[in-house]
Amino acid sequence: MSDHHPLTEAIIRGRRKDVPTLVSQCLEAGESAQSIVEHRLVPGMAVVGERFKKNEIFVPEMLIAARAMKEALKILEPDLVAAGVKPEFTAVIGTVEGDLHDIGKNLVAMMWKGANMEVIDLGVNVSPAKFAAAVQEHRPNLVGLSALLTTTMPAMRDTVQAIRDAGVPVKIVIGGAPVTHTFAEEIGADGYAPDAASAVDCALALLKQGASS
Ligand code: B1M
Repeated sequence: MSDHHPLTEAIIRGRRKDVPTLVSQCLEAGESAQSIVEHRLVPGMAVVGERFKKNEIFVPEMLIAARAMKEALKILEPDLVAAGVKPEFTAVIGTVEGDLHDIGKNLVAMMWKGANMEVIDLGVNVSPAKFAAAVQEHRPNLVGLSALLTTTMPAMRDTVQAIRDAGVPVKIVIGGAPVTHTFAEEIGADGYAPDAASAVDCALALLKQGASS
């Protein structure tokens, strides 16, 4: 018998079809969408990552777990995104070049929408030039960069540089499992957030700073 919550277990096993019922059960039991993400879904992906590291599972299993997680997030998105009237700020977000991981980035995008921002999501594997072009086109207040691979962290550095070279005054927040506060400082990003909830606090603090300076 597994010690995991049934929803966590469904994520680990990639049982996408079971996900809607299990998510509904959690909501009916009074759990908030954010708590479901933090306590049921993210721990499932952590187990998947550990098993992958130990060669107990391989990329196809990781992929089906990710699909199950996305199914859950699709259901929870309306609850995670509060109905803001007119967005106060605009943000551009994406996963950097060479990196295809998008679950964390999608969560941050949802949370930023929930904090009343208009979010332009460039997707995954976004080149520095594409980020720079998007910044020039949309003139956002904020840019979010996500990277999940140590091998794509250099692309983050190149992207920060390309955005700065574009000459648009914008705050840059970075995040993702291998990224640290020190790395953010090293590459000249304005902020680092370890998770999606802190990405909201970090963004709002930077934007308020920007507004008063
Ligand atoms: Co990949 N993968 N993967 N993978 N994968 C990891 C990241 C890994 C840690 C697994 C492991 O070895 N334990 C490892 C990276 C090792 C490293 O570089 N240090 C790894 C590897 C090696 C790979 C491949 C190279 C495998 C291969 O092909 N041999 C390959 C690379 C492909 C590529 O990108 N070019 C690969 C592929 C894949 C899949 C496609 C199969 C799939 C991704 C599907 C998808 O995203 N659509 C996948 C998955 C699912 C994972 C794990 C298991 C889960 C990632 C995830 O979604 N976590 C992951 C192991 C792990 O993380 N435990 C792993 C849940 C998500 C909510 O967390 O994304 O960390 P996370 O986001 C968090 C924070 O990081 C933060 O907030 C989020 C929520 O709180 N955050 C930000 C993220 N972005 C932020 C931005 C911010 C602020 C905060 O501001 C803008």
